[in-house]
Amino acid sequence: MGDKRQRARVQGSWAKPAGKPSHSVAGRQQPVPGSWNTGNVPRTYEFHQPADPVRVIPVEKVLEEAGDYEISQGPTGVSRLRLLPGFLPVEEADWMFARLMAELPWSQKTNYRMMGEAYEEPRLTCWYGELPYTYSHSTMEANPQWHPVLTTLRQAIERETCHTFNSLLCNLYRDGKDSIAWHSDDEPSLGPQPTIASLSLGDTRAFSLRKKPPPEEKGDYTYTEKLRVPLSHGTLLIMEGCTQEDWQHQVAKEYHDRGPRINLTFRTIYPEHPSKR
Ligand SMILES: O=C(O)CCC(=O)C(=O)O
Repeated sequence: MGDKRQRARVQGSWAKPAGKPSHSVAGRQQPVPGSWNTGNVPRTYEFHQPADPVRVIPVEKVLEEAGDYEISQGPTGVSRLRLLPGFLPVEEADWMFARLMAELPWSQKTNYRMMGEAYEEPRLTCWYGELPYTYSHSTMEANPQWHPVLTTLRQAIERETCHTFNSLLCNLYRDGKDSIAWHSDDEPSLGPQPTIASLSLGDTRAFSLRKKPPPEEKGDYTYTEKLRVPLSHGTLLIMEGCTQEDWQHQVAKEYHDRGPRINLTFRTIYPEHPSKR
C-alpha cells in the first residue's frame, strides 16, 4: 500500500488502536489470520440432504397452435382444451365485433364478496338465456331475446362442437385495465363437467389457466402448472371434461395499450334444484 493511503487509514475513525491485533479475543487461542483452523481443532464439513425436497416452480406453457390439448388427467378426470384460431374469417369477425359493440345492452354488474361487500366488475357484461345465471352472489336475469348475430354464432359453434348451448355470457373488456379474476365456471347450474365454448373478437388478450393445488398445499398455487393461451380476433376456445373442476382461469389486467375485446362464452344452464339455492 502506498504511504499516503496507509496514513489515511491509520488516521481514519475506523482504525483500531495501535498495538492491538484486530483478531485478538481474550481467553482463546486465536486462529492464524487466513487459516480455516479454529485454534488447533481442524473444522470438518459434512453435506446433509435437505429434509424437504427442492421444489421447482413450473414454467408457464403457451398454447398458440390449433389443436386438441389434454391439459391434465386428474385428480377428477381428463381436462381438455380445443383451440381454433381463425375460427371466424377476419372480415366476418370485423363486422360482427362492430355490431355487437354498438348493439348489445352492455352494463356493469355489481357482485358481492362472502361478507356482503359490494364491488363493480371491471368489465361490462350481458346475458342471454331462458334461465337466470347467478355467480359471485349476484344474479343476471333471464333474457330470451337473442341478438341475430349471436344466434348465427351459436349455430356455427354448435355445428363445430357437436354440443348445444342454451345460454351466453358476453364480456366486454373496454381496455387493458378491464379483467376477470381467477375463477372456475363451476356453478351448480352449469352441471357436472360443463363444456364451455369461448369466442373472442377484438384485441388479443392472454387467457391464463392454473391447476388447482392438492389439499396439502392449503390453497397455495406457487407450484401448480400454468398455461397461457393468447386469444385473438376470431379465435374459438373450447373447455371440456374436468377443466372447470381441476383448473382456474383468468384474463389479467395489462399495463400497456389494449383496445376493446368482446368474449362470448356459450354455456348450458340447467334449472337449479330449490335446495341448492
Ligand atoms: O374473456 C375471457 O376470455 C374469459 C371469460 C371468462 O372467464 C368467463 O366469462 O367466465
